[in-house]
Amino acid sequence: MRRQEAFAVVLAVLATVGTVVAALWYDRHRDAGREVIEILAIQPKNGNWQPSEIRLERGRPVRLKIRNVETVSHGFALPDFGIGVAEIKPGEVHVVDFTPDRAGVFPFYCTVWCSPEHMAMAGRVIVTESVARASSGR
Ligand SMILES: [Cu+2]
Repeated sequence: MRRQEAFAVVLAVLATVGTVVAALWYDRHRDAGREVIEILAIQPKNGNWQPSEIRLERGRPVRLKIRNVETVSHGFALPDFGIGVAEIKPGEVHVVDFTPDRAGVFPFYCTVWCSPEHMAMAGRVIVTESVARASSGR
């Protein structure tokens, strides 16, 4: 009986550790080839988007992980690239994949009335020409 219990404990530990390792591996595998940027959705009085300025390279695939760390809902819009997440509930993470095809400065903002300062909940994406393209152009 004791031996069986010990065996059961070992199995339970292996199953737990295995699941965590598999999840981490899958997460890394899935992100492969993309630059991953985590953005925290925070209302202005608590600090606003973090980061509120995101630097990307034109032509380089990116994955945005937008995490709402507050107790109110937020939204996310980056209209110049046709990106909109209608609602990110408290604690949720939304994943957005895209490849910026233009250089420039593009605003992003919250789309849910989260607080009196909601209209100020904004940031910007700065897309630059990639280093490789710039140096191979001459
Ligand atoms: Cu808002």
